[in-house]
Amino acid sequence: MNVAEFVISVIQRMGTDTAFCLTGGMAMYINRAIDESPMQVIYCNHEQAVAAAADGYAKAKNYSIPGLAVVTSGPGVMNTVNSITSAYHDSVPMYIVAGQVKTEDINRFGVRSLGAQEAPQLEMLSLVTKCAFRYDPKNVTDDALANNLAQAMAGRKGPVYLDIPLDIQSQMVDNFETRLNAVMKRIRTILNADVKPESPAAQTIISELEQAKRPVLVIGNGFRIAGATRDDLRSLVEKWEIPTLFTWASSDLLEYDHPLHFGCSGGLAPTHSNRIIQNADLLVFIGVRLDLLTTAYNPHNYGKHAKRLVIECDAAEIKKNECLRNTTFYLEDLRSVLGVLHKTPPTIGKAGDWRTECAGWRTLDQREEERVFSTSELTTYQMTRVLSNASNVQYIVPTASGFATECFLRFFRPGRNVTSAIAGHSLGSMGLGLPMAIGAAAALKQRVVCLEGDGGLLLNIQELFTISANPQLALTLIVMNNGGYQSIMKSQSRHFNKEFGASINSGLSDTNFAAIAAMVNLPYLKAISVSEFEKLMADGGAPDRCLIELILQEDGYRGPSVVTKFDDNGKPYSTDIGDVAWTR
Ligand SMILES: Cc1ncc(C[n+]2csc(CCOP(=O)(O)OP(=O)(O)O)c2C)c(N)n1
Ligand SMILES: [Mg+2]
Repeated sequence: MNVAEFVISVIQRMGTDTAFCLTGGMAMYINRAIDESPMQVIYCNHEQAVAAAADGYAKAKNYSIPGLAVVTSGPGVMNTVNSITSAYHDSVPMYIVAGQVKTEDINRFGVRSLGAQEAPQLEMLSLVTKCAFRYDPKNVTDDALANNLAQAMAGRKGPVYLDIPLDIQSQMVDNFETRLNAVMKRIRTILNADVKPESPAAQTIISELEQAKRPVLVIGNGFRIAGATRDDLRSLVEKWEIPTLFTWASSDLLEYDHPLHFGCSGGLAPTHSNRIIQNADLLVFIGVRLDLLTTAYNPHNYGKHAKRLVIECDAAEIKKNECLRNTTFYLEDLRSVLGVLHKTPPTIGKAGDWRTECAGWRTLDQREEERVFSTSELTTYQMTRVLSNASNVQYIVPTASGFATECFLRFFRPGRNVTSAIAGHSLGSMGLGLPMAIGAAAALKQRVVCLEGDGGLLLNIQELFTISANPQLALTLIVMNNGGYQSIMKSQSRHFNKEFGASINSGLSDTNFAAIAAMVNLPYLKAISVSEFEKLMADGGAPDRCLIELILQEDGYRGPSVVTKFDDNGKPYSTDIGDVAWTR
């Protein structure tokens, strides 16, 4: 057994059962190691997709099993950078195992290029990974290897990059099994080290909940990433019976119809959710990093009348918000916090009046939303409603950028146990939806629905050939055709009253999605009205593997949001998120 097989065996023992790969000479022994391992191997057609698929895989495994991307040196690694950055931002555990030129060819002279297909991959990747290292057993002990690989799953999770020079990949490993067992033992020790039997955060939460009159729980995606389950959340929420708010990335953790699900507050949000956050007297944030989109670029204002308790596992995220008034931060592992919270008796019934008041705001808001957006035209709002109601859709990968996606994320109403795994919550890159959905379909071995923009799809359109080569992937690709880059058109016309590089009128192609589907032998279906789309999403409608083109009508309205006003002296100010109302 050689070094390449050693590394792949460790990753396989972490639970990873699939590798995503694009082959190359400088990774030839790693390529053979995955081919000969019991893992399923999916060969993508671009390294950006290889890394994005590994991200989609880990998300589909609830961030509890790392994804695996295998690429070659130089150009192979360089092509992964965008996807790895996205995974780093989203705290996705994954390994990127790359080839590297042989040791004697590695650039040590400071010339621009020495080895054939060599790049400063380690240096570049170290900025967007939790750990980046070159593996040569001569320089990296087994303990150090275990420490480095454990980083993907320890603390705030994230990608780990390693490359192995070609001459090292093929070196024999003595005592293979014994060393493998020792590495695994060390990794497990590291991963359990942070769980403590006590939790100062949990103690404070319990005593503050006893006193609060208008308490609110705010759950972020950090809750899921930390390994907490939907059942964990349900038991907390139902035990405390307090209104619960979410972020776009976490709102699927509880079904939208649950009486204690009060939506996602933030910059583009239901009016009732923002009213709740601005009227609360206690806010318990769990796994929410208070990013600028969530706080509407104003963390000071966000929940300003409440005592804020923030549970976070990343010290830098705490430092970022240290200046917030009335806010206490706890740097704790969520598993310790939940361990204590689950053992405490319920505090039911204390916030009854507040709950009723919040429910009243929600009813009025929902009624208004339905009145304003109801139409038989296939708007993005109506597309979202159909997908929310489709009982045969359990797992959706919405692309991370674009106008149509924004509407989906704003209005999606997840059913029980339905997952919406955004293809990059933070980076917002075009084109990652399709490869991430491929990763999810490979992980779940069940139907995955991918929502891509007509613009974004073209960035990784070659991945349709990956679907073609893997008939086992049950992937329904929905292309939201709104005539090009709607988000760009809207902002260009707002700022410049013209359009460039945004549609067929200004430099883009008129894309024939039927011809594209035919090229890869995917059934092609099309909907131009709500009822047509409803039929496709009903049982017995569209087959699992197909491309559905939706011709979307856009009026550009996303519901009420913060607006800029001017005071008596002509000075501009933004309306408070809590005061946003349904007036156009
Ligand atoms: C990799 C990348 N390049 C450029 C952008 C800037 N950008 C944001 S949205 C967008 C247009 C997206 O078009 P489409 O996918 O059709 O979505 P739509 O806005 O039409 O709903 C562009 C170019 C980006 N987010 N990511
Ligand atoms: Mg578009």
